Amino acid sequence: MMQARSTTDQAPERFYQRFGPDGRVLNPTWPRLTTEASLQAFPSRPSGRRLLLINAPIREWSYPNIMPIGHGYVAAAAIMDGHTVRALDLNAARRGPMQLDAEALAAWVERHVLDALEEDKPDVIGLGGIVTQYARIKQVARLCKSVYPDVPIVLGGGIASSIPEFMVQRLPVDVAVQEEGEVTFSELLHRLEEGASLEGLRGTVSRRTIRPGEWDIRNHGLRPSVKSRTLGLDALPWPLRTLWPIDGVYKRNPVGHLNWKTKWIDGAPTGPDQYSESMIASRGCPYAARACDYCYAAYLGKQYRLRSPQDIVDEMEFLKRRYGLCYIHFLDDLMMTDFRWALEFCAELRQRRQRTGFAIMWGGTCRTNIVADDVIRARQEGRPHMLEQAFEVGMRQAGYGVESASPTILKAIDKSGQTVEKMELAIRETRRIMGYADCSFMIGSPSESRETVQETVDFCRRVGLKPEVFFFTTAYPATTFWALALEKGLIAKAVTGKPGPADEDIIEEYLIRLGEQGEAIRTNFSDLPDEEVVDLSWWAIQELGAQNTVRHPHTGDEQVLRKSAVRGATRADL
Ligand code: B12
Repeated sequence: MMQARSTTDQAPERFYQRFGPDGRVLNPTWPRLTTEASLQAFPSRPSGRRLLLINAPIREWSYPNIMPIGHGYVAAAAIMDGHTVRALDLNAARRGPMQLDAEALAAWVERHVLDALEEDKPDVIGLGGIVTQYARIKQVARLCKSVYPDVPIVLGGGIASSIPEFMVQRLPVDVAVQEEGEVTFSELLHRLEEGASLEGLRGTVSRRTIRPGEWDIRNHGLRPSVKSRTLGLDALPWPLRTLWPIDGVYKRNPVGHLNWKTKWIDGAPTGPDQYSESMIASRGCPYAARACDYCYAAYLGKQYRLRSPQDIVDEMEFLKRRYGLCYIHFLDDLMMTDFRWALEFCAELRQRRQRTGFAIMWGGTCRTNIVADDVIRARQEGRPHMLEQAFEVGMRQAGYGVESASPTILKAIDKSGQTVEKMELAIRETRRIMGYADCSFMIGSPSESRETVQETVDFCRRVGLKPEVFFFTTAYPATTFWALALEKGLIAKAVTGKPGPADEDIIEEYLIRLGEQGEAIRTNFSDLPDEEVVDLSWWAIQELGAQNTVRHPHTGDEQVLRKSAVRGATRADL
């Protein structure tokens, strides 16, 4: 079995060997893959694996605007270990909104996957995405197994981490990588290359063949998360964006601040040379220990960890120079969390502007209580608060998952720390500084009523807020609401129309029917009839002029979960 090497100045042979058993990097100065120029330090090895990463389509009605950054990270780790990596990005390959019906979309996917398999002849296949891509990922995995039954398929992303045993049981995949994948995937590829057993491989759930055609599921436990800043995250590579069509597709299709107006129509480009790209500054959520009941904030690990502002600004500066960007969107669950870190980040951007002239617009997620607390703190300390400082160094979009302005609902969804008073202060300040606050709400949570929706509408009117979107509260695996939905029989109700217990077949059918949480009610946790929840959400959207008017059921629309139209998959495909 391969031993971890000591902190000599020579980097160990494999990326995962750079990290101790506690997720701390053994020597933060070892060179890593960042810019394209740094690629030459990591030549491929003859015995390296030939890895094909496949990104399934998502949100097919919109221009693809976010590269699969998770794939980019694990690809970079694989390249650092001397493997060769090809990327088949079906989401980018569609270039724009797709008008194909179910059958045609399935055929389109099949053609692209079979062509890539033929051309690349991979000896490892990597799939990854979010749980709403279940139907499509299943189709892709089946196609891969139909061509190369012995080539191992590794599943990663939120879909893998949420219910890994179920995924390895139901999907034709061999290994599920849980949570952040860079270190785990590096060790997994080493074992696959050596033909070694996967026993004890932390961060994975795998199939163990007992005899031909018969296998059981082995959960090897979670891997400790990579530590914060120079202790860990700063030693990770930057996503290997060169394998994805950033120049041709992703930078051209707006995200965040740039698609505030078109996001829920089709996300079309808003103007020439308005180039944008996405990145992340943190992993996890500081509230993950007591996560909001609807949110799967632990998909990258439970602990909240941040990169160093210097490392983030280095990546921002490189991206602006390389792709001619005017805007960078942070995909963090919660970016502006630790006010000290936020002020340090703003200081780093100020110093970088003085030193190199670097400046760019950017946007990211905030939390109303954290922003409000710093507004009050800054007044006492006589300094500009974190959003004022952030705006001064380019922040133009602040995203808030507000969810509701009813104290009853905020309690019912466990949105701890967020009070109506702090919401009002944070949103008023955000609108004063940035002109708007990008807020999303949800309807259909436990205790929802006409009165609680009225409270939200009254609040938005009072603070002059035009919500981005009203979603329907939806149960996703690995969230508190998933357990509640199972308990209340809502998963079965979403599939059969009748509340009841949900076995694996029903759960799979529920996952296959997932999609936009604003397009259909799937798990109505309130005592209101579904139709009334639709009425209320439509009334709120109309009253407040929310953005998501196109993809939202109207009053009187029949509430039917689109069975056969789901993601183009035919019955045979699933
Ligand atoms: C980008 C994003 C999207 C993009 C998807 C883009 C894409 N490329 O596919 C868009 C905007 C389309 C989207 C839509 C939705 N999203 Co979204 N989205 C995100 C977001 C913001 C960032 C995800 C990301 O890139 N993370 C950063 C990277 C580094 O993490 P990662 O991809 O998971 O990769 C790491 C590991 O998972 C692993 N890994 C990943 N892939 C692979 C592959 C292999 C082979 C291996 C080994 C490892 C591996 O290693 C990577 C590095 O550590 C997250 C989180 C958030 N802030 O809200 C939500 C999030 C993923 N989305 C979520 C949801 C609910 C939705 C929607 C349903 C919401 C809605 N509007 O209805 C829709 C679904 C739309 C649909 N039609 O299906 C939930 C998912 C819940 C769940 N249980 O999975 C999240 C987690 C938000 C939350 N906290 O609840 N989303």
